[in-house]
Amino acid sequence: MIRAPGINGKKIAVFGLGRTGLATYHTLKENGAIVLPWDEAEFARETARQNNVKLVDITQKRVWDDNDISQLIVSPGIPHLYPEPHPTIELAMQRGIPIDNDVGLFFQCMERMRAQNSMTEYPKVIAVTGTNGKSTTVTLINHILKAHGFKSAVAGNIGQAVLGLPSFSNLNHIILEVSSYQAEIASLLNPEIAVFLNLAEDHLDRHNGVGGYFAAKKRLFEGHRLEFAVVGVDEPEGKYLTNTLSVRNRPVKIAKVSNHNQNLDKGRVIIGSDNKLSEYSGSRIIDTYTLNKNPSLKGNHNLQNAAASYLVSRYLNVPSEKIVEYFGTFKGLSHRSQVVATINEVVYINDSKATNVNSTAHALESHKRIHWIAGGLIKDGGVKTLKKSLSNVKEAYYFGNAAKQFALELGQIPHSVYSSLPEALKAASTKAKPGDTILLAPAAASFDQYKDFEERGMHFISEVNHIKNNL
Ligand code: UMA
Ligand code: ADP
Repeated sequence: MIRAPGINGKKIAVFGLGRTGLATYHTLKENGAIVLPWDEAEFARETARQNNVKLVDITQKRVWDDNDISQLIVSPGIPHLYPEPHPTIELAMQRGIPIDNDVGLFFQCMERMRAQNSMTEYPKVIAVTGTNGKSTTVTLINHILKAHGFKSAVAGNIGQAVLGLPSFSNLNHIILEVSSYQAEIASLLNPEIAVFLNLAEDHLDRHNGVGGYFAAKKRLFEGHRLEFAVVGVDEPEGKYLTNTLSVRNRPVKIAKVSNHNQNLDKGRVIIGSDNKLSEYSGSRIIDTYTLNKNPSLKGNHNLQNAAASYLVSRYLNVPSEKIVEYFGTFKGLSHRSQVVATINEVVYINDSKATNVNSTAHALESHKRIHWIAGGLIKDGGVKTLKKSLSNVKEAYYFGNAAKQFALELGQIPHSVYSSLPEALKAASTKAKPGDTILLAPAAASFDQYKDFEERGMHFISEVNHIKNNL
């Protein structure tokens, strides 16, 4: 059980009963709170009932009038402010009831445990944010720390709600993936180490634009426990963040990560490019590490993740040569640059998690002679900016809801339009020649035809296997 001091006897509403809500519900219950849990989807309510959850419909105004609710804990998928506040969140706001989420509750619990001297040692929290690369980076850090004998666990946006971890007391480190949705609302973000990888357009509707999106992410660096900050400086936002951190009242060590050999003449910098990490101190190069050709770390974008993981692991005293050795045994995650098969000398790659333009651009720059499969539910801003990343694409195959918009915005390369992913894949596999790559990197969300990016990736894999088995 996870100890959560200070909530015994309190009435707390929990809205949303997916991974976050169920873990929050059980933690609150086990620590003596009176919980009012609800989800608007019947499917989620049924799952909750099967988990012995007694539901209360907090979307009803009278529930708020009749109960002295002290707090509302919301799931990240429920809009808090933008595009407009969910009506149930408004019910709480009108009554001045504080709104928080599982991540805020987690950090509050850690502080209260410290105040009560509940544990002899506390796990260090490494919080990772950025538009792309979060899951890869938290997994890579965890891989290195575990390989080196530490007890660590990943949690957060990667799919394991932090309050669902079995216990904190036996861990040296918690590596927390924090999405902008989670960062925006958490009442407290207080990691010892914070990582900001990069910033590109995504989720803009939920943050009222890119300014709100960045404001949410930089909250990771505002807590008083921050000792070490790792910041990707390839966008102006990262540069600005390091500047503001350097004048903080409480000193914090800062290290920068970049993919370009730009004019970064101050402090500690790691440049990741061409399968190498080069460590600079000021303008002086102090070390260079060549990575083994691990397909799970292919491409400059993955060198950004490797550089950030290197810096965090070094800070935790893992020797450099060990980190490089552990890079070699990293297996990578499914649906991110995942090599699925090689059929007739054509490589099939599943990058279903490339749901935005920036991650897709990196995928298109990491391979040659590409037959590119893309499409789905297009995001704000469209896909026009991919025009400058198409030089490695031989032909494109657009499918799904936005196929025609892809064709309109990126019509300068040979392309065709399909209604479904299997049709697009079939066409690509017919055209591809030995030495070519067939790449699923959709540049769009999956929700027009799939539950999530994982279901879309699994469908791609099963269709590739179908092609392989029918040769
Ligand atoms: N719900 C309502 N009313 C609403 C909206 C949602 O009742 O208006 C209910 C839904 O019916 C659902 C529940 O809220 O049953 C949970 O919603 P949720 O979408 O927040 O789902 P969780 O299962 O709790 O998953 C969340 C994160 N989901 C989102 O941020 C959308 C998961 O990130 C995360 O892994 C998990 O918490 C554990 O921390 C997923 C994600 O897509 C992977 N994240 C986005 C991304 O990576 O781009 C930010
Ligand atoms: P996140 O958890 O931030 O969504 P993932 O590690 O799951 O990140 O990767 C999401 C997508 O972004 C994948 O398509 C992956 O290939 C790509 N990607 C991974 N790291 C980076 C990076 N540092 N910059 C840009 N794209 C990246």
